[in-house]
Amino acid sequence: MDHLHSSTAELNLLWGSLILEELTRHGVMHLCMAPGSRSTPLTLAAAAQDKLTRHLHFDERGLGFLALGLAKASKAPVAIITTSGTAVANLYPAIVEASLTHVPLIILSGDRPWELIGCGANQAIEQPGIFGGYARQLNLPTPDLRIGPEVLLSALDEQLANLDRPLHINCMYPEPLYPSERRFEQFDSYLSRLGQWQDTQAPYLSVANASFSAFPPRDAMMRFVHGKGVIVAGTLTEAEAPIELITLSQKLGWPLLTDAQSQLRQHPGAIGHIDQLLLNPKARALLDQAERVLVFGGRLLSKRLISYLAEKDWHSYWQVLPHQERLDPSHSNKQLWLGRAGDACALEWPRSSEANWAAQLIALNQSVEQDFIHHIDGGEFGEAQVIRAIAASHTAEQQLFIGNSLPVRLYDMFAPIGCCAASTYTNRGASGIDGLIATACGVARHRGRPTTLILGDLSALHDLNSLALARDCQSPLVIVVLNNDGGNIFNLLPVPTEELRSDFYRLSHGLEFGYGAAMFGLPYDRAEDMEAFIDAYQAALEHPGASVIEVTVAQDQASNQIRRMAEWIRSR
Ligand SMILES: Cc1ncc(C[n+]2csc(CCOP(=O)(O)OP(=O)(O)O)c2C)c(N)n1
Repeated sequence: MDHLHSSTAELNLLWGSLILEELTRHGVMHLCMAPGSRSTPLTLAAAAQDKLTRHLHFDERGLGFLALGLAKASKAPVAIITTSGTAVANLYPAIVEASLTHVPLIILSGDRPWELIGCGANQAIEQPGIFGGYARQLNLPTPDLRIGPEVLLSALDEQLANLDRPLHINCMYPEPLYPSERRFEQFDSYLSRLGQWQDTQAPYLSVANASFSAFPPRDAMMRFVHGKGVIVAGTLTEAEAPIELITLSQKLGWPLLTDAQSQLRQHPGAIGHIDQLLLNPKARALLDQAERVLVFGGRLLSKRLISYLAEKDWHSYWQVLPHQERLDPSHSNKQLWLGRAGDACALEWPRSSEANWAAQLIALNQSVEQDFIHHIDGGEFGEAQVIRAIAASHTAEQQLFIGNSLPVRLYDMFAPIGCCAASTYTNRGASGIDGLIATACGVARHRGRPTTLILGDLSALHDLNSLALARDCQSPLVIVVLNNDGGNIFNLLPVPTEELRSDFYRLSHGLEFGYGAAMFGLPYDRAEDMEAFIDAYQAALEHPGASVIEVTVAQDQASNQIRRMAEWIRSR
């Protein structure tokens, strides 16, 4: 009986080790783990290996978002280990966000064997399929010597190859879970079935890279560019080489209108202030002449840009996306091309017959920038002023994470024109205000580049215990909390009365973040004017770890400024 028990624990561990080894062969570099007993075979396997960087955290919700940030920054799949029960369910928000934005997270959940599900056993819930349509599912059987290691590995490989969204691998482990010692010799003949696999670094089942593209033929391109057109850059990751859109815009002679999430929002060769320009009658009249549109990526932030695209009767509407999906809530009649944005730009595009038809837009974009310099930078201290200062000071080595909902909208509306913007990250798949600190920690941790997170006070409260993750950061991570005492995005919405707005939406709390930072041992500063902010920000960027800067502003400062700027730009 003892022999049987120790074999069970060791076979569990062997399977756990095989799984982790195979993950490394699919490019996984980071492993995010939370404690628990049922995942012990995975935990002990993780502890014994040195190929994967381990990240430990007590809260699975933050852990999921940490993995999301690591995956975004590393552009590689990231694995997560959790125990059974609600631990798995706590990953849900991060899995939803990852699914909608095609980030490959791999969840390894420890589970009880089938005979202990649905019968009142402790910490047992229905785990298979728990993420619904947001994750692919692989349900492993309990480790069994009758199932060869080649079956386990090839089943994993089939799911892991070309993974572009979350995968949930449910791992059922019978007790005992804790082996007395790690003795794999007893499995020598079992493992011999793997042949060469043990001496190589390749997956057991190597699957061809399935990236593909379907782009327009040359004659269709000739017809498409024959007229006045605009290019729109929506959400684009660095992996899609968005900078190539600048070259394309010059080649075609069409203006490039850029969203906050395009990595090109601050590029001087783009029309970054498009959201505000659409308010201006001169710019609007010019833009109304466009009859062709070429959109790269989706999930646009600016409601004005979305309406402009939706309401015009386009002669031709093309969209280029890396995945076959509908990223257009306006359901415009269009042609979808599939592939990486950078690859689409590298096609042999002919110059447009109407090249430079909208050259005046560049001047208008610059004059809006002058208005921002005058009215925002030179005006009262506030949220847009802080965001512009951060965005203006960033170098190409730095990373910027912008939270929902007002911060990212303010960046979209008012970011300055600059030369080299930081890599910009957001969580705009599901646009949650949850997990923003944890995601930014993941982004910061992967390469250890200086990173700034800008987020609202409710978002910061929502994810406060992820400051424990920030505490472990070895590189500068500046967490800028724009504290306007509640959810001030709701100031921009037509809530019927101020009383309803305040009681049911904004939720003022009167809390300060100094105590929160102190609890986690993080340096903290507070700024109520620009001078104090700049000093605090410089110091934080020089600190080799995380720090918190709280910017305190009046509740209606940002919303009033948005309205004033809109009136000004309308009247120009
Ligand atoms: C998890 C989640 N809950 C609720 C919302 C709805 N929501 C959107 S913005 C917002 C308020 C955000 O407030 P804050 O973080 O302080 O930023 P502000 O808008 O004030 O800049 C809320 C509750 C959401 N997007 N995600």
